[in-house]
Amino acid sequence: MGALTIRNVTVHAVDAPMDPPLRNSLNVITRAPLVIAEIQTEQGPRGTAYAFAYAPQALGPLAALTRNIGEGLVGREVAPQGIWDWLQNGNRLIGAEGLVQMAISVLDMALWDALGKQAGLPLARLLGGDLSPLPAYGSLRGWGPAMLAEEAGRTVADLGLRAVKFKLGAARLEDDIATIRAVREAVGDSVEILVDYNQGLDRPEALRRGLAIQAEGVRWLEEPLHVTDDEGLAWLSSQLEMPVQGGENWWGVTGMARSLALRATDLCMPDVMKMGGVTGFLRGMALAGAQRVPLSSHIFIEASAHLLSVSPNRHYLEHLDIAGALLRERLHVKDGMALIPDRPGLGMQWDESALRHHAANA
Ligand code: SMN
Ligand code: MG
Repeated sequence: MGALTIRNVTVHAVDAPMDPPLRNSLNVITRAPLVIAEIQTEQGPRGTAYAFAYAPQALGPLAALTRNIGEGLVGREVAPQGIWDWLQNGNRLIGAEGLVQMAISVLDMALWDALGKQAGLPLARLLGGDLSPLPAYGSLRGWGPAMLAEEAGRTVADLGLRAVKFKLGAARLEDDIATIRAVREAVGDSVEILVDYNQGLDRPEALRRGLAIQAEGVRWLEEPLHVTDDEGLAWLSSQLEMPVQGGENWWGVTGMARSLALRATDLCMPDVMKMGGVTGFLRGMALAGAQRVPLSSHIFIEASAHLLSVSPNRHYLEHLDIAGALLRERLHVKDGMALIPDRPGLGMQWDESALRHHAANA
């Protein structure tokens, strides 16, 4: 196959409803502001991908950064590994973190998508993997015992899941325990329960809650402490039998390497948008592989499915579908397994009328 040359990069912003909303102890996320990058090549193949701006106020700035960084790619060969190093180095003074890293990531994912389209291969195959189904867990959106028990029971039954995750962090530990017990009652003993504190505890409280919830048979404790408190996380994990999970807020391979070196987590779940796209995720995956740290993914189900297919120590795909309403076909989960689509590249087909309907001015 010949080289592809980048002809232009276009960026769209969409602001679709988050349906149903994502709830946690602090807030309710009701919108899914996404930035979609499209790379057109001189030779024909196009690549696209999306980034999740998280909050409406970040949508315009993320779209603008993606557009500005994308302009610098025009005329270059579609060679994401080299472009990645060039962009990481080129943004060293700003820091390849935050919105800058998110913009780099969405462009990187779109470049890989274009390569897959050119080759006529799903990204998993392009990377040397296959399309074997991947174990998935259901990432629930609700909050509190009644809502989560209903959602857990329904999701497990519909998708045949063998694990579910939900948010904790009520004011009182007793209420967190009540939530775990309500979900357990709804899903039975054979489904793994995973919980997520989204960095909400301090060290003494993390130990107190950790000890109590590990007695409930919880299989991972996600982000109990602030992402920067690697020492605290390492200490906590030494006090608990239940594995500590984390990684969705690591910025790039550097952030991941620092946390792994300090043994801040027993399990990891890097986020393809914060790691620097497919290229950054692949490099992080090699680190986790070398250290035998089981690796799961964080949201971005379409790109993550391909990446997990080539992970040496794959654990779970997090099934939390953010962009599905904008796609002609969602990633399918059947009998608890995510099915990697047999379509070139990332395999996402945008629903053009949904994109138009939710287009945002950014
Ligand atoms: C999460 C964070 C941000 C967006 C969606 C979900 C959550 C998770 O921490 O682990 O799914
Ligand atoms: Mg989380």
